[in-house]
Amino acid sequence: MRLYSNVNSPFARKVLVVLHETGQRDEVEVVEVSGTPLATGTLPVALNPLGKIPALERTSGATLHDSRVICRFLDSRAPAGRGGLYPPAPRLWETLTLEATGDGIMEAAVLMIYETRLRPAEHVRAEIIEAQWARIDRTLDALEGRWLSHLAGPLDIGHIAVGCALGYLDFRHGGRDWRRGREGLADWAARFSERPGAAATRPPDA
Ligand SMILES: N[C@@H](CCC(=O)N[C@@H](CS)C(=O)NCC(=O)O)C(=O)O
Repeated sequence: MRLYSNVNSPFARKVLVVLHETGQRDEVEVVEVSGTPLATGTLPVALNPLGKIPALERTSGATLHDSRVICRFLDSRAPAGRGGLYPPAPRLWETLTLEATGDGIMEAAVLMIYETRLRPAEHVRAEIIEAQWARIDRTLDALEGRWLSHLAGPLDIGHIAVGCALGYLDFRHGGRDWRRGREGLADWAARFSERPGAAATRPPDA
């Protein structure tokens, strides 16, 4: 299988962490691509017409996107004893909501970068950037206030999404100091980053 990916992408990192955690890293060739909504570059548009990564080209069957689908597929084919990132209901609903929460932080954080990179300086709107950060700030408060007990449980796809989202905040928005007033989440992030799958996939400058 081929994973179209980029070292800076938190969504691609989610998939790579799942590959490591489920013992399948050697089954996938990682193809490094890049591009933006303005210039698709080497993004695999023929395989994912949305022009986004990650995309997983399989040996048979449709190319899978997005990261949520790919992660669930990989967990479903994990070797015995290595999967289980999707617990049975009712915990599943919490797990999937936590994954959506981590993904939502990533989306907002990526949009903040696009706002400055894709527009000429005179058209950049600071209030859009701050509105995205306000969304992230609220969500971090919810993680600190309501989700630490779930995060203290067994590793699931929600943990991986949140871990990759927080890693991306350090990588791209380090100056915002997301840890301030969120000691529980900061401690959890430190422990997550020590997992071999997280350590092996750290963003380049983080
Ligand atoms: N919901 C998607 C989001 C993927 C996404 O936004 N990927 C970014 C890279 S971080 C991308 O491909 N950007 C290129 C573009 O939007 O043209 C997922 O979970 O995979």
